[in-house]
Amino acid sequence: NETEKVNTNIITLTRFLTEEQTKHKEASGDFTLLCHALQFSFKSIAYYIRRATLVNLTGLAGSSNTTGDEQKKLDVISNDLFIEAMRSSGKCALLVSEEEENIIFFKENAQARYAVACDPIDGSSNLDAGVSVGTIFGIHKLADGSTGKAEDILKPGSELVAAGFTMYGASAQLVITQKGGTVNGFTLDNGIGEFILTHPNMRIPRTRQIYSVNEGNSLYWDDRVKGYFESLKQPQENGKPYSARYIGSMVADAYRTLLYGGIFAYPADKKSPKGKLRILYECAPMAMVFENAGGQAVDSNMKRMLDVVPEHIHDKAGIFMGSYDEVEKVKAFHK
Ligand code: AHM
Ligand code: MG
Repeated sequence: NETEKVNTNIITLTRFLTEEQTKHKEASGDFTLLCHALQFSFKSIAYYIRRATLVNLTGLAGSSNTTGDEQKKLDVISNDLFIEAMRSSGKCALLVSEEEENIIFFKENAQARYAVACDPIDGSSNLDAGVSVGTIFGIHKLADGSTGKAEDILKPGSELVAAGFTMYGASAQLVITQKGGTVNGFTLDNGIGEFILTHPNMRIPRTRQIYSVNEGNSLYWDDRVKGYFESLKQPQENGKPYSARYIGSMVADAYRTLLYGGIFAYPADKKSPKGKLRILYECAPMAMVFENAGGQAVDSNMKRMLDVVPEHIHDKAGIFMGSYDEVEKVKAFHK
């Protein structure tokens, strides 16, 4: 007659954030409140994605986003949810979203000290097939005295105070890291509606023979990129070539890479000379997560991704990120 063992000492994201806040005596609690608003938007988006197939929310909403991609209803909903969460938090002065052409300034949040960049639903081409998508976010602090201007967000990733993403897969997985801190992963328990700390202090394996890239673009790659990926298909020290894994949802490909190790890349190429992924809300937040987990992230010039400064809010970069030693191999091919 076994009684179910229930762990009554679970660490929720709310508890985690509160405990983190008490570690910083000077903390005002604003960052914690901002994170609560973020967490609410992730829970809502997770809910709507799950509901989408049931109530037939998917399909074209009849508008396209700033980059001309087809925009699905869920993109619109998630974007609106995210914007409202940031506005109502009172702690966000300005917001950059992949779905918005211009910076949104929340004039009503006059005391707010944070600037946020987000991709509300990354990998949306996968939505109709029920394949994992994700929300990516990066948080900057306003310069002293600033009430919010473009320069407060057009900063290199090295200045991010926090960044992370939520992947909406079999369960929703939230990964968050703060400047100079560890990387922590939380799983949404749908029963109690809380993100639970399930992956404390995530560390990416130092090496792993897995690569993740849209190889259909190899026609457009330069010789160094071609040479690098070709080398992975040759027998390695263990006699075996690398395995390929590509979902086409960066958050999902990156999350797997973070857990298992290996490399994810979306290189700049002849078709997209500046790469495809956006610096502010795709590349930089991911680079911060990977570095803080012991990995690396560089652009197509082999420059540290966190040092890349965008000129415009939607600027793109090529990216290679993953296990420390795997990124070293990419660099070696570019010397
Ligand atoms: P999106 O923000 O419009 O969804 O585009 C970004 C996505 C990434 O999730 C993914 O890595 C990439 O586009 C896939 O692109 P491709 O289909 O060219 O391989
Ligand atoms: Mg995207």
